[in-house]
Amino acid sequence: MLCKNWQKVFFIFCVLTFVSFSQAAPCYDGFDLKPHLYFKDLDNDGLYNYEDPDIDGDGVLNFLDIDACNKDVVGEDKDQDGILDHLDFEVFGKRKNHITSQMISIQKEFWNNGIYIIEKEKEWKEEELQWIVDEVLQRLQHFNIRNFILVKEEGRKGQFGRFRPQERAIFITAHPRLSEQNCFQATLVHEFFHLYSKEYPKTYEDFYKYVGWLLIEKDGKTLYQYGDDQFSTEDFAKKKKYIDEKIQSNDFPSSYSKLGPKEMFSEVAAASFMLFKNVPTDQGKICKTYDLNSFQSSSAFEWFSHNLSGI
Ligand SMILES: [Ca+2]
Ligand SMILES: [Ca+2]
Ligand SMILES: [Ca+2]
Ligand SMILES: [Ca+2]
Repeated sequence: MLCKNWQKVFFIFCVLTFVSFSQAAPCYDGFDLKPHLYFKDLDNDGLYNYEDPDIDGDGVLNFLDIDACNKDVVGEDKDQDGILDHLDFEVFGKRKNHITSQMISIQKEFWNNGIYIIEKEKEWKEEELQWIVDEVLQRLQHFNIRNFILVKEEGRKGQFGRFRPQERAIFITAHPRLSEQNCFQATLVHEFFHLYSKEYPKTYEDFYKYVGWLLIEKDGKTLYQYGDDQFSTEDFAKKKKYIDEKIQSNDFPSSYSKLGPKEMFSEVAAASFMLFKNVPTDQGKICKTYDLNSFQSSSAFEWFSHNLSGI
């Protein structure tokens, strides 16, 4: 009889475990939210899941949350260092092979200031974290932006980085050119200033108006005017070469910066950062991209020096 009861208890236990496991099933495929969840609002905060950095409303950002769609599950922090253990570089002395003691202390130092350095798809290298700490994060901290994630990924062909506002996540790719310190740091600054422009839209607007962009609404679409020329978002994607030749001003430190005010703001930030840290300007294009020599006398750099000199 007892044995029979135990079988019953075991059966119920199995069912409950299965149910709770099913509920805990991640709502992401890799870095992407499963499409059928886009237009739902799990935590009823008025933001659709696809635009909500904390889908289940448990206070933990989606990429940090071990289950981003279950408010009762965030992951454990057994060693109580403030870093959820599934993302912690070290838990009770245990660490992954490539993690060094320097990397552990870097992760800790920034985590508690709301800058979350995590690994998902690719591993960070110690030197990369050192480049971030030595020259970038200290400067970026002046801008008082908290709660964002730094994550490394494989990246699509040719891509250096990207920013996903809905996750508050800056991605840095494993592109070989980022083994150069300047390219790596410029990429991080570029992506950070996409986040900055979201947090401080007025400053961003002041910038693009100052350098000469106009945003025009036409037939429900935004058109971007520079000089006498108007460009659409599609033009930026399809007519890069044409636009590169059309726009001629030393306010644009790179070809990429001509692809609209958002990219310009981020590229000007990256180029200004390199000038502030005294990268030589007479050695050709930095990262095969930035013409610092002509940019250093531009009014865009002057604006940045005056308004965002903290970088
Ligand atoms: Ca929501
Ligand atoms: Ca969450
Ligand atoms: Ca959760
Ligand atoms: Ca921990």
